[in-house]
Amino acid sequence: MGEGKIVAGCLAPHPPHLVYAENPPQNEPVAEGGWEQLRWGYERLRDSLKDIEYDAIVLLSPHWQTYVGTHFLGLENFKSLSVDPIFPNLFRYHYDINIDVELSEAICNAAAEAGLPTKMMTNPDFRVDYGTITTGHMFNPDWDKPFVVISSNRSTHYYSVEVMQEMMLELGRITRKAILESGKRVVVLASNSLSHRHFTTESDMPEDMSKEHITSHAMHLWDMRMIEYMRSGQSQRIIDEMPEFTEQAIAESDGGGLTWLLSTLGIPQYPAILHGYGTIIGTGNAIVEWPVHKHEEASA
Ligand code: 2X7
Ligand code: FE2
Repeated sequence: MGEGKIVAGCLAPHPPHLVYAENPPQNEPVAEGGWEQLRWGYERLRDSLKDIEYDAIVLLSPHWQTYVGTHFLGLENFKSLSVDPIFPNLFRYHYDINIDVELSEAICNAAAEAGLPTKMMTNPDFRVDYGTITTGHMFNPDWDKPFVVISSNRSTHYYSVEVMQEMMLELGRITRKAILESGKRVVVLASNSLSHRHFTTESDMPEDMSKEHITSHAMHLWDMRMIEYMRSGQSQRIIDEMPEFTEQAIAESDGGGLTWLLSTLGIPQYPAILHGYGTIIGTGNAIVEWPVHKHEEASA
């Protein structure tokens, strides 16, 4: 078919606190606000893309963890209650998510042909992870676009960051090719935090922003370094420093999403737009857009 296009790629983190603080009707707990810097960041991201037409959202979540290969949601619709196992006090969300099964199968089959172990998830009772749901909600609260949801093959933990990178660079190249061949216009999202050192206790009122800060100066320095590479178009340096970053910042890039995103975007050399940065229970989170729609050559 051909003529497909990636219109934007985004780093779109998923701490459930963001949905909790927004108080949407789908979520049971009720909050008094909080984490506004990041929620305003998501507003800016949504605003930046509001005039861009696209058919589907392709997302990789580090909380759908599969140890044998990469899995893809494979039914037209999944509907259930998603509960964060660590923060059930913040996130009990009634979701209803539509899947672009055709595009999911195209990426899954292309990955299998390239030798990557893959599987389509076709169990109707499967519960979609909270990372997918939180990023999905914050990126598009109307839920009016179908998704391709890709699992995180835990190769960092099974093998090493280097093995993870090889696999995610390959999966990214395959994802890109399959999208361009699909004839569809697509947004790609990596759903992960940057530095990921949590506080080990929660304050009495989770949304008490007087208690919120980064866990250490070292984590802050790593986050700023990665954001500076993004803002100055140095994606290759992010890939090159991924092993040190992932290990020293205990970064959620261990799930492969950031490497996969940069590879899907063709290792972009143009500046990304930082829409927001903030900490959540001590972890570092950046909302970043690679505005491919402004760089037509990306679809060539
Ligand atoms: O999944 C998360 C996360 N990545 C960061 C902070 C807090 C909760 O959940
Ligand atoms: Fe997470």
